[in-house]
Amino acid sequence: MKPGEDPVTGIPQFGEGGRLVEDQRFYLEEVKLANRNRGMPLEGLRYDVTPTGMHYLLVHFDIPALDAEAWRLEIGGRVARPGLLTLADIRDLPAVTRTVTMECAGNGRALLNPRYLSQPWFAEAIGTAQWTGVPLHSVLDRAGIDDSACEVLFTGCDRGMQGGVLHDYQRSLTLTDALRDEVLLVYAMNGRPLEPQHGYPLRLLVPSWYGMTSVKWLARIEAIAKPFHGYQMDHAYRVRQSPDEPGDPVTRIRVRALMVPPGVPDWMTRIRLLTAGHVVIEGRAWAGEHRVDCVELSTDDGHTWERAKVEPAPEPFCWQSWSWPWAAVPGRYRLRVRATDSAGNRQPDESDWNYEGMANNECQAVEVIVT
Ligand SMILES: Nc1nc2c(c(=O)[nH]1)N[C@H]1C(S)=C(S)[C@@H](COP(=O)(O)O)O[C@H]1N2
Ligand SMILES: [Mo]
Repeated sequence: MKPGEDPVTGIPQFGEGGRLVEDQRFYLEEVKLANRNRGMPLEGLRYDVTPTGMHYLLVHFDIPALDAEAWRLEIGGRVARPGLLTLADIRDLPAVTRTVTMECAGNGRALLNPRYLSQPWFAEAIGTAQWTGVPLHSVLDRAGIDDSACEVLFTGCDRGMQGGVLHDYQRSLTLTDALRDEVLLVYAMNGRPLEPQHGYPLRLLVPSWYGMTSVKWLARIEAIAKPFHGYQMDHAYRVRQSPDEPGDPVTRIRVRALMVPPGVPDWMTRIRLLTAGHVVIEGRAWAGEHRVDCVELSTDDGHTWERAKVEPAPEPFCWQSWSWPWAAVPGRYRLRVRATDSAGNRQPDESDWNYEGMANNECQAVEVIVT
């Protein structure tokens, strides 16, 4: 048996103990994943709220086709009143809408060398949506959480094999994190019922955390007495140098700024073509649980930096607009942008490499030719 092969089925398991790639070319498996899991084209940074069809997408297994009439949400585990909720039961609770920026923890992975064979994101695994639903605590409070509970476990209706382990998609949160006011069970995105690929009929939304925590297609919510050790907690989403070490769990979104690529693109290389003169370089920046304090631009590949104007966040957990006026003179440039958050964290010029390519928030570079 070759390493990285499932002993029962013989299916090669890229992932844990799987494959690191040093090649600049992409594998068939990566291209297929990229075709399923779209990114937000970066010109989408122009919208305050990302149109639903432009929001990034990440689906590990298959998109379940669920019938909302037949669907039930099971509430169980260490609760006084376990039970089944219909979508109507959830819609009957007082609704809230929040505009939240969500990002995949693998965003930036494809910039690493060597890179982990997985969804090959560059910088486009991002989107901001208006999510409508009910605070998770309102559902948990009604169920009556037992004192013995320490975590809340969320199970999706999707199932598949990853790293040789066949499992339902599951993630947990500590009780403290689960009860935070901003954590929602959402049934609508941008004013319409969730689309199938975004978790219809109901998903979890955990603002400020990387996307893997916001479990889609919820089937079950359980209060549990011991920390959960499923695949998506202990084997995936770890910051580590090798698959042999446990590493640290991936949690909150790190600070990042992205610019709308200026000018017009060359179709294949995406190099930008710009006419000399005054241009406004603009984009968005976000920082998970923090605010963005400062955004800086460089036209000389990070040797010197100038400060952009940053707008306040319209809401907590929502990206902020920034802009920077540039008197562009003819030449070839590598524009870079970086942000610093209110806790003093600044994006690195180059990534801090880790095995799974998690949370790589190295600053964006855009090639521009000014004529
Ligand atoms: N049930 C389930 N929930 C899931 C996933 C999944 O594959 N299955 N993917 C997660 C990941 S890794 C991310 S980044 C977000 C993506 O949400 P979106 O596709 O709505 O943008 O959903 C998360 N929730
Ligand atoms: Mo993700």
